[in-house]
Amino acid sequence: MGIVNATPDSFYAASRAPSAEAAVRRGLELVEEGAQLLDVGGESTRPGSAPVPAEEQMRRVLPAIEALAKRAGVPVSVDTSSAAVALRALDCGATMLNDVTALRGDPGMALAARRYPRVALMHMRGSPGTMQEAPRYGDVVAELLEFFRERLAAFASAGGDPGSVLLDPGIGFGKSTEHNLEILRRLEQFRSLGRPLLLGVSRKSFLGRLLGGEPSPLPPEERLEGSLAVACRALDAGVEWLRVHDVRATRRALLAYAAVRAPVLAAA
Ligand code: HH2
Repeated sequence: MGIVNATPDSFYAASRAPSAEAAVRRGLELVEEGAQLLDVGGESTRPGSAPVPAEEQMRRVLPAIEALAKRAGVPVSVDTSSAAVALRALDCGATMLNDVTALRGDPGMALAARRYPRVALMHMRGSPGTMQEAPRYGDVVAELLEFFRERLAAFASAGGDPGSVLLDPGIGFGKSTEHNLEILRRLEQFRSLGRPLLLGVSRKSFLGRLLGGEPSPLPPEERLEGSLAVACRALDAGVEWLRVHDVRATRRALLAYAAVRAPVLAAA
């Protein structure tokens, strides 16, 4: 899944496409690099960010979604927590909804989500504005599993099809470095939910802290290698979808990793 940030302020500056033309160009480039799905968002959800009004999100994403749905040759997803944006994106050709609030951010979202063939539900503790203020869990994986069971049941009772859902543990959304690492070490446990998994680790700040340490974590520009290593770990755990900024590099890393891993699997 290639990331198209139709925003002026996403945390990775090189991913920002501040006009519809730039977003379409970026999306087509990512498909050229091998993306099988494009995720178009008009609201940064980086730690400390403020919500973007629905009208502004629509202005940013709808022209890009419409053009990419016609020209990209791959499905287009909309990254939003707003039901109004989700409904308009559907009319523009989006076939997947990616909601970082897992349908909790807008009371109209479950109804909008019902109309999508695919819906990604992500775990987030709190909201982007405050989520990184000392997040605490008992057993982080157990709490996420419980959250996903509840969200799947809530979607079903709102008339949604749990069979359309992908689940995403939400790396970096209300989690410390240690929480993120614990989730990544135990990814296999999410298989018990019986749904495809989506994972976004691309250039996220825990990689900067892990590789640069405090007080000088590596900036997003220097987090590619860490992202690729974790992508390989995700492949091992059978994660179906990776949400990435660097499609070509990720694809090459995964192809090489899968090639050397295959004989091990065959022997097992
Ligand atoms: N991460 C970001 C945004 N949306 N959606 C899902 N399902 N999973 C994620 O991990 C995820 C997401 C943050 O990355 P990015 O879009 O590059 O940054 P920003 O929110 O600053 O635009």
